Amino acid sequence: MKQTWRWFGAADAISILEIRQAGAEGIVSALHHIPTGDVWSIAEIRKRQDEVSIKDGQPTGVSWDVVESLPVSEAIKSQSGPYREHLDAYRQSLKNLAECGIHTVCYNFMPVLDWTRTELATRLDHGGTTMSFDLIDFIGFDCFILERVAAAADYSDAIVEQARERTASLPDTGKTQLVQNIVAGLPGANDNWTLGEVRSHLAIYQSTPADQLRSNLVDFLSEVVPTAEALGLKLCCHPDDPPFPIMGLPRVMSSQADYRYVMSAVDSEASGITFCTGSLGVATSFDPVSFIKELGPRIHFAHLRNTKRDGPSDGERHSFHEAEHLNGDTNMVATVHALLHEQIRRKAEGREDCIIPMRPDHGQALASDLERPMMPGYPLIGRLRGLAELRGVIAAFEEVHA
Ligand code: DNO
Repeated sequence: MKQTWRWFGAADAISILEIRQAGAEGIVSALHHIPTGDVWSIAEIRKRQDEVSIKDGQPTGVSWDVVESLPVSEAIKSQSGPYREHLDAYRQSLKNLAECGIHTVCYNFMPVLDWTRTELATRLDHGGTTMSFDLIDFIGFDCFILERVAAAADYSDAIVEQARERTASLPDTGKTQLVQNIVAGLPGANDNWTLGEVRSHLAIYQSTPADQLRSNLVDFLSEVVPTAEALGLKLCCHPDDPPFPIMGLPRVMSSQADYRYVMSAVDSEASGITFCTGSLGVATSFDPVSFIKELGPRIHFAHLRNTKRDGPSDGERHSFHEAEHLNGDTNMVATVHALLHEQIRRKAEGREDCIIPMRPDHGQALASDLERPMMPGYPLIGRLRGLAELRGVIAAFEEVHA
């Protein structure tokens, strides 16, 4: 696997040289400053490539390998407003990326909100911090702060009651913090919504059943995959995070069955998967090895991260925190083994893409991470630890297979 690292550009407090010291071999990045729906120009792409590859006139030794993400606009997801214009812009951005030599493009199809957490710095026993999703806090936000109409009907009465008590006991500062954590837009998220904007965006999807959103996703792919095929690009869809419906919004990429459906509806290698174990692994039904056995040929990018379900659940909705990379509900060693096996299978098949790019994804904030600015989830030491542990597992398997 190619060991990559997400870098947010000049706004990122971590430098490319620190990333090299962490042992990363490639960079994952995006042009977050370009509004969703606009074209990524060749000039802007080249500028980021230079920021990645050259420092003080010297080569850094890494290049921009994977785009995460080329965001899909709400207009495209909901097939409204400037839908057609945004599709044209998306295709043009793909052309420009290919022109600049970047061939792997991640995106997601979560309406309104990208990844969602209720707490960005939950204290761990050893003093470090991690991000977490507390279902009671989230339901409290949904029912009693956002006051979404009929929200309570989505949950069991008992848990809504607990959420009512929890929210009532929160001081105003606690409520503001919770809103901030949930809707203010985490790094890499599509947009920065205010509470009012969230309400109006939710309204757009009020009468959109999951089947409709799924068919909009298939339509989007039918529009852009021929372009990607012609350019030799690989698109890869990131799963819903967390992998269950939130705020009454439909979610359609939460499980192996969801991926099976979309991968067969648009059956092209150019339409693939970002295999994010941290997102999919929150579901009790997630089986990484079975997923890779069935859909491995379509995995173009892997996020190797672990989570642990740790609090109250309500049906398939769970509380969880981001665990150490080798120590959560997902068997990471078995996952890495299955991915390495997929690479060997590709090699035997003569495929050119037999090295899958992966990144350690998020990390816990550890040691000096706690003393320097960082994007939530994207500290230096915590990710360095995660990457080092994953690298150890990979090296061990490679030794045995050799
Ligand atoms: C969080 C990320 C997501 C991801 C997008 C992909 O850290 O994994 O923001 O980049 O969902 O489109």
